[in-house]
Amino acid sequence: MQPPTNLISEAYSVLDANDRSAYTQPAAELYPHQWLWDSCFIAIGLRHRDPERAQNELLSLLRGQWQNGMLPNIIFSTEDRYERDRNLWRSWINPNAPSEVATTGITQPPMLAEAIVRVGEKLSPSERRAWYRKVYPALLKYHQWLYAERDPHKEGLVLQIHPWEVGMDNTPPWVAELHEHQLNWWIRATKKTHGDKVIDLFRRDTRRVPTNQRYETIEALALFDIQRRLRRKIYDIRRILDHSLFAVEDVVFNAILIRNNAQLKTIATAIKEKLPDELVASMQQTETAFEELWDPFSAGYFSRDFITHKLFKEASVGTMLALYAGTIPEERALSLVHQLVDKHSFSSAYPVPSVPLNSPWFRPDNYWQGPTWVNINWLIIDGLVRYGFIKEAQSLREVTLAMVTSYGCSEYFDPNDGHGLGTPSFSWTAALAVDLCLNPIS
Ligand code: 2M8
Repeated sequence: MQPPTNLISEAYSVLDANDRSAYTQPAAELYPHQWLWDSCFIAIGLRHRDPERAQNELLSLLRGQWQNGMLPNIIFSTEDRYERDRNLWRSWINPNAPSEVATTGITQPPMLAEAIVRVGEKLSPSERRAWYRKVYPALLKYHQWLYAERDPHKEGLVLQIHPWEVGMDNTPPWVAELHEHQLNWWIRATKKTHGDKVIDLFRRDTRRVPTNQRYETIEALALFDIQRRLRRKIYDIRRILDHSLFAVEDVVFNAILIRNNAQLKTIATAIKEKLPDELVASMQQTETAFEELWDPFSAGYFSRDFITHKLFKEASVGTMLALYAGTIPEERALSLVHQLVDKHSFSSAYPVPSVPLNSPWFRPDNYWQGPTWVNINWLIIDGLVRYGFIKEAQSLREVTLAMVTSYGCSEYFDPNDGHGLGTPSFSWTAALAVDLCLNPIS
């Protein structure tokens, strides 16, 4: 397939329009702040045209790093009109938060090491070493924080305390859990009295994106309620876990951690730094513990409850991210690939749907409950290539590029007919389309 040059120039104009000089916003209006994994994907695309801007995109994430090592999922814009967003989180109530910028008190999938390495590939060997040296201390501190705070029982898997930490906000396994255990009495009352219809009128997101393409108001209320409870505990993980709030060892987050641990090792080796023994042991343990998320009956990987270890068996594309981890046994990888090419499961006309077609949760237009996302496809393609499933990787790359070429740089896409959904001119779609275009698989 010829690289569609129009697509590349369209994608770059999206990234330029979303450029806020210190960082690239995911999309105008709907997402005006800097998001952690968005900036990682954005840098992976930007590196092809402007490695310096790609480096700055990642360095600007470090402005938000907390003293304990946490990288927040959002660094808020300093514009006056976003005071409400900053105040909702009030990161400054925690002594670890940075004083110069306002952030959230939670993180997002740890894609930073991957992005650092990908940007490094575009630099000369000496520039690359200098680049790695510059970011290594902060990156190391982040991975150490993940284990110190998020693996309190030393089980090898790190836990998440809010669906926003996983970045797939209304994915069925989390939403099912939310409905089962996390709806407060007042949210239930709102649901019963149809008060959600009134609240709909005040939602900022549904003023920009059709309501059916975003999460339900009841779910939005539950997400904000968890956020409020985390704030009450001043984002202190010991206080949060003492009160047994929502804690999940998420399959997507941990798969991404495994691969990014490997990329952290790549960086350390290149600059002759020795990773601390304790961290190396934890990294190894994650690879082993990840296999506990495998369910032999449904032949898939699932998130689990941090306390009870019960697997959340609602099917989602999360299971495919195990390919990106790159450490699962070959026969399990093969069985995931069978589902990937199964017409009743993940093989829609424009794959990969975020929920399989045969799931009762599947809704082709609803956010993380069916639509196809380009970042997820990018991660799956990368995993397929490393496992040697070249034909499958090539075909997924082609259909992804065809979809973005026909329907633009939308936030997500209908997996049946490919049309764009969510906000238009979405940065990671643009950036990763560029990367897929310029990286043919051979
Ligand atoms: C979405 O998440 C934000 C909250 O963080 C939202 O729903 O408003 C998710 O798709 C997430 O993965 C993404 O990083 C963020 C910005 O693009 O938007």
